[in-house]
Amino acid sequence: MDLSIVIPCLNEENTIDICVKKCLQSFQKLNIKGEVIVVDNQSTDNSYNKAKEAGAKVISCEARGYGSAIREGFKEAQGEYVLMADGDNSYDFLQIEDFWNMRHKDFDMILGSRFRGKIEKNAMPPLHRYFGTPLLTFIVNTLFFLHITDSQSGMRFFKKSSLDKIKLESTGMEFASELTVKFRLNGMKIIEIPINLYKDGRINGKPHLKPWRDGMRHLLYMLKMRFFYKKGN
Ligand SMILES: Nc1nc2c(ncn2[C@@H]2O[C@H](COP(=O)(O)OP(=O)(O)O)[C@@H](O)[C@H]2O)c(=O)[nH]1
Ligand SMILES: [Mg+2]
Repeated sequence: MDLSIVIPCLNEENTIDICVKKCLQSFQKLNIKGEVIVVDNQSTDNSYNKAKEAGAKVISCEARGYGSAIREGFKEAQGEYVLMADGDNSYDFLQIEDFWNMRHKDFDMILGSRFRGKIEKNAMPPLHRYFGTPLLTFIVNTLFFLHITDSQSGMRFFKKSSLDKIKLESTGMEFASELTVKFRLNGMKIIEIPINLYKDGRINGKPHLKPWRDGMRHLLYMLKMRFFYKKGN
């Protein structure tokens, strides 16, 4: 298996099938032997069936939360490479090509940076775009001597062998910080490529991210890691 795509999904019935189909389209175009793993947390809408019908392997994750879901997906992944991205059609799964073309370069994680690409109008609330994400990115760069431009990106590409070297434990949205920080503290190489961000395709659902609560969780997590982390954990 070349590539496993892991998509966390909570009530995304309007978009999850579009995302899965774009993944399959990319596999075909790039001649990739791939799998799409949708990790659902007891969605109350029709996400589960939609994802299955579109051709994904769908897992029901008992433990709730964005981080729990992606970690479960990583465990299932059989590919030599792994890509994670959201199921609300805000990231473009046809851009897998840009990650795939980099696969022989020297890296452990390729971070898709929305701030280096194009952010469609209304795709990111102003509070996140001009305050929350730049601030959290500045903090992670300062605490851990990094030079990334989008610490909150949900689209990332990994060598599976690199992912297997670190233990991940976050359950919520702070999982994004955990990934960046643990790769860094274990001496692994993070590179970036530009990606685009679009307005999500939800019709009446709300984002699951709660900016103040999740922002604080990211911040506390980073501080904990900076001062108490022991390598290998
Ligand atoms: N399985 C699962 N997926 C989740 C959970 N919370 C969020 N997601 C998914 O994670 C992705 C990102 O969530 P979203 O609300 O779009 O966050 P935002 O774009 O950062 O505001 C989407 O595909 C969600 O369906 C959860 O608790 N469980
Ligand atoms: Mg979203």
